[in-house]
Amino acid sequence: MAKKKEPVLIDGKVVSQKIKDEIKKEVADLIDKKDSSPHLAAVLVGDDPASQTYVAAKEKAAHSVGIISSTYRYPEDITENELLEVIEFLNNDDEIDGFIVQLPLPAHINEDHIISAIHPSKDVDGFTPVNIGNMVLNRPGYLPATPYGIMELLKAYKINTEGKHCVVVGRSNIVGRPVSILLSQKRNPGNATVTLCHSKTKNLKEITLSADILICAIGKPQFITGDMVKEGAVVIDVGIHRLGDDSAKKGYRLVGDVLFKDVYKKASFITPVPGGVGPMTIAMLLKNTLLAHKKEFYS
Ligand code: BQF
Repeated sequence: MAKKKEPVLIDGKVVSQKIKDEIKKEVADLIDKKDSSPHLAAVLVGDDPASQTYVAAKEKAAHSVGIISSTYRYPEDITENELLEVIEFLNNDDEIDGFIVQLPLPAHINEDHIISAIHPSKDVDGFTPVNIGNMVLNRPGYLPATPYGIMELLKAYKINTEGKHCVVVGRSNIVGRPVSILLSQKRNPGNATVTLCHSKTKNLKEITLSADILICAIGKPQFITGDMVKEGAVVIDVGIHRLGDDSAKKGYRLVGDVLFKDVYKKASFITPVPGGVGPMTIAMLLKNTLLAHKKEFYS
């Protein structure tokens, strides 16, 4: 028997670096033209270690391209009303081009109330109802960074989505739902036939086995196993989980929603974790911040 071809590893570090290089050049040009640097703010509530890591990564990436970043830190017990005042302040601060509220928020705060208070023109995470609505209607706006990053990866690797069966597993407002919408849109990448699966889906394996492109955004470590993937499928792993590992320096290692060592044998293209979708999320946040600074939109 002929040995099966190895899949192409989709390198989110390389693609995100290219996007950051382009942003850096544009920022430098702005400054040459006596414009100011773009300014991104982040709101971080509480001391969740993963959230701290993500915000630190966003600040570092912003600085690396010449975007100013400020992080507003608040204790776990901040009230919803106090946080709404912070949002109001950032909405009205002309120095700040765009801002994000790092999720998840503590359980006593209603995320919907907070997100809905963000002015759409500063919503560089693309989470507000206005930006989600614009995305659904294929109008200019800010796209959520992770779905935006997934589309850019498909573009960078020239993966044809037209007429393909894309199966998205996971229906979160932040990843699964928006990426399912983008993939079905009349544009490129897009024009796919999309099935959105979730925790109540029956015969999940039957559906994932029919996927030409499988987007895994379930939020469960190594949930997608080799037997659920069609030979030659494109597999995009959006999950990021810390698995305890005593042999690792930090005491844990990162895994995705995909059991990589098995799914690898089936896929034609596959994103690793880390180094796949994660770095793209950060790059697209910076892209949205640059657009917001220029008072432009994704279109
Ligand atoms: C990588 C996130 C769950 C819940 C809230 C690079 C990131 C992750 C991985 C990162 C994520 C996940 C972010 C890698 C931001 C992606 O090298 O693989 C970067 O910083 N992310 C977030 O802000 O909030 C989350 C996942």
